[in-house]
Amino acid sequence: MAQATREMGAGVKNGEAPGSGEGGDPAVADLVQGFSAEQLAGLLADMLLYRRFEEKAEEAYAIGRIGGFCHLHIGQEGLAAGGIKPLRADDLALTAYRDHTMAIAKGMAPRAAMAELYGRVDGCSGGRGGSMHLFDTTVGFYGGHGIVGGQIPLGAGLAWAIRYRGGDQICVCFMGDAAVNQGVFLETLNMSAIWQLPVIYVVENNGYGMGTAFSRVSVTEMEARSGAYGIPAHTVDGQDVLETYRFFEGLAEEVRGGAGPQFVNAVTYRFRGHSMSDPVSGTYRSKEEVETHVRQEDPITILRDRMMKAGLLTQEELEAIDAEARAVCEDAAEFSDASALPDPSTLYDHVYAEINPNGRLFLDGRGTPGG
Ligand SMILES: Cc1ncc(C[n+]2csc(CCOP(=O)(O)OP(=O)(O)O)c2C)c(N)n1
Repeated sequence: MAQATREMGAGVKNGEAPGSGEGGDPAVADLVQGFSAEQLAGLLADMLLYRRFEEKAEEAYAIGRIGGFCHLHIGQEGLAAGGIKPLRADDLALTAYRDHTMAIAKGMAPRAAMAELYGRVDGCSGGRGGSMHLFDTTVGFYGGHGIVGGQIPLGAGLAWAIRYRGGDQICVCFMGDAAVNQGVFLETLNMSAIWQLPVIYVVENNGYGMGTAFSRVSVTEMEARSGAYGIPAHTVDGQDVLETYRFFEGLAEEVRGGAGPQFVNAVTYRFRGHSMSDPVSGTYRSKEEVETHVRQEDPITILRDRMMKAGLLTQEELEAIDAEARAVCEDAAEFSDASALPDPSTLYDHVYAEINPNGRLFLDGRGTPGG
């Protein structure tokens, strides 16, 4: 599907494509139509930042600065940029444990994200959550969840809270393909449909759950998963950030306007191993398969090439954007190195909820839905 969309686009007839720079290829100009040069450069910069952040995390992990679990999103950045950037700042998003780029896309500072990976006090969760539990309600990012499918009912809960408080935000809840076989997925879709909640469930369909190909253990017609609940299903090419961005921009407004819950099958591919403890391909997929995807379906390369062919990006501009991304990530790593470890005397802080003066739990007033 991914490939078909890109080929179709490249064959589009020549036209007066706005945004095409001098000397640009008109067929490619059609593919960037609707985006200003600034928007395109912004999306490229976003994805390069995510890529460099994760490469830095990978490096820090290898030298023991980061411990515990660490799952990289490399290869799937088109979904962080295309799925989250079209949202409003006060919309809510949450995902599973492959969460670094998602948190940054929603507005978390790279320093706060990296310091959390390092387990330091300046991390977004005070160093207590680590890689899988990035969380910052002030930017509308509700985790970072290590239990497969654990975030799915929370997504419905957030959407319900939006409705209850009379807000017009939406909630976007990401998950991996293997999560759709968790029982909680079915219950949540059912309730979301009954209550017509303002929520979009997005499967980042990278074809694998750890070392198991999804096709070995399940039917692969992902769109059928939501049909039983009357929830509309959509498929999008997650490697094409522009298609993804346009798609989510439109769908978010439909849901905001009362269209009810939606289900999105976002086709993508994971370029690294399941986590830092795995080799890139392992025994469950061939080196050739991985290399082919990396060569043909890198979301950054696809956008870069289109912009260059459309005459909207020079090699020098690309290098400048990349240098900036690298500098931000270098700074985040240095900041994290200098940040302190949590004091052992605070070990039991935040274990139990505190009762507010009004006698109710949980309501801390910091960016909670509708607040
Ligand atoms: C309830 C539960 N069962 C098993 C695990 C172990 N586990 C961690 S990741 C994973 C695979 C999930 O794959 P998928 O949802 O497709 O996400 P991806 O890793 O591809 O992003 C499993 C089984 C877990 N964390 N939680």
